[in-house]
Amino acid sequence: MKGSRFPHARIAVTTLTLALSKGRIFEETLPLLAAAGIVPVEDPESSRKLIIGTNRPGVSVVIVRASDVPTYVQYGAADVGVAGKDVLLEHGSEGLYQPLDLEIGKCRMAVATRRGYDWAGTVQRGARIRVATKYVRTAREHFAAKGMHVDLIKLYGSMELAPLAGLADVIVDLVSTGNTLKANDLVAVEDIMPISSRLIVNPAALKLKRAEVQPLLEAIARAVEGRRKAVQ
Ligand code: PRT
Ligand code: MG
Repeated sequence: MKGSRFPHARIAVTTLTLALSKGRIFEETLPLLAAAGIVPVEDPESSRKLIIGTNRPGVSVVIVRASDVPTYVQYGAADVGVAGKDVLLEHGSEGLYQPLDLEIGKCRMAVATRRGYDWAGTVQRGARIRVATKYVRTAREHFAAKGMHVDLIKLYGSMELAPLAGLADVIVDLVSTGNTLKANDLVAVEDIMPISSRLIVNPAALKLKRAEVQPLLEAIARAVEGRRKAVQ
């Protein structure tokens, strides 16, 4: 390590793997990682590589599907990851330590229908409805808490199409600007919960790699706090 340009070069002996998904999570996580002194050396949008190195020896990023991030961290294939609360609710939090709300990837989980659909009347009549969603577990719990009878239809994407094509009466999906709903003549009729992305950590890594993981968590927490203060 003598003469190393990297102050944390001892990390070279312990490897640290971060699991991120491409797109908004990667983009919004970058400044938080930078605050912790970690800068990926490649952009996953332009690189086909699934394992990306960083400026820090021994620290790498694995690029996985958003819904696969908890799985990688749970099994210890990644030590740390960033996942939406939507994804974590579906996956379950077993085997995952969730120390921080990163306050990124903000949106809300909502129930949406075709414009003009009599949602209030449907709820009042206690009619059985068909719900299409990627978020089956969250949707089931939401409607069960309301005492509504629903048939859940699992989809993997483009939920907005389901009410238009006659596959379902309503959808449960994420909404941020509302533009997608609007473009498809749908309206949000109920908010289920606010969503943001969380830092998740493998509990064994937290113990065994504490010297690397703890400073990372602290630096990211400070960055989140700093950003919150800046926008206030
Ligand atoms: O795309 P892929 O199938 O691989 O996975 P993914 O769609 O789960 O991943 P990605 O990268 O699209 O989203 C990652 C995470 O970003 C999600 O798990 C959420 O926690 C968070 N996030 C924040 C969102 C949104 N905002 C969001 N608006 N994820 C998806 N959307 C979609 C939404 O499903 C809808 O189709 O954007 C559309 C609505 O956006 P507006 O702005 O038109 O309302
Ligand atoms: Mg997507």
